[in-house]
Amino acid sequence: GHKSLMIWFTGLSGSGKSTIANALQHELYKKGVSVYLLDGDNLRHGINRNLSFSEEDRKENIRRTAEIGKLFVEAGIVVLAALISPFEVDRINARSLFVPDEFIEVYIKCSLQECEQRDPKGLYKKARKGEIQQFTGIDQPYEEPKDPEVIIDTDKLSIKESVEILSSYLVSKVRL
Ligand code: GGZ
Repeated sequence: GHKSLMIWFTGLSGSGKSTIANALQHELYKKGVSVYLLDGDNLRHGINRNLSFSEEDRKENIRRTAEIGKLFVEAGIVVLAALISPFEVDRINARSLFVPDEFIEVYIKCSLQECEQRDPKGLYKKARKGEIQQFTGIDQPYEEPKDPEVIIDTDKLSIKESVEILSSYLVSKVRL
């Protein structure tokens, strides 16, 4: 069988994390890979529904998701986790649960300007009006990953191109 892994997507709201992770999930599924997607926004309706967007609660959100992901990886599954995960320390802690070649950090890079223009759920608009607080990029920081395994620049790349880059990375690095 294939190697099990954690593929951790980080990036601003609206950068394309969920969309790209979803498309990659389908690509891998077609190849016969056992794959499971942990999406921050979905988890916040269930296991993480008691968590807010404060720094402390984001830390806990990321900790729980990484621990759940570790269980899936132990069960032999390729896990895709798509969370803003804005703080470097929390991403480092997530990584530390895995052996070095089991954790792949993918930075879905997109300018705040472009994310704000896309604004698929109207959240940036609400944040600008002060109707939502602690919004990443507006009144909370996003710390860029210092040394991610992959950077996908969605200011420039389409979803299709992004998935192709990731797929070929996974084939060359981990023969997935
Ligand atoms: C950031 C927020 C906020 C605030 C609601 N800040 O793009 P989306 O809408 O669909 O997904 C975002 C999601 C972020 O949850 P995560 O679990 O990924 O965040 S973190 O890793 O930082 O814990 C966004 C929506 O929730 N959302 N309020 N204030 N995003």
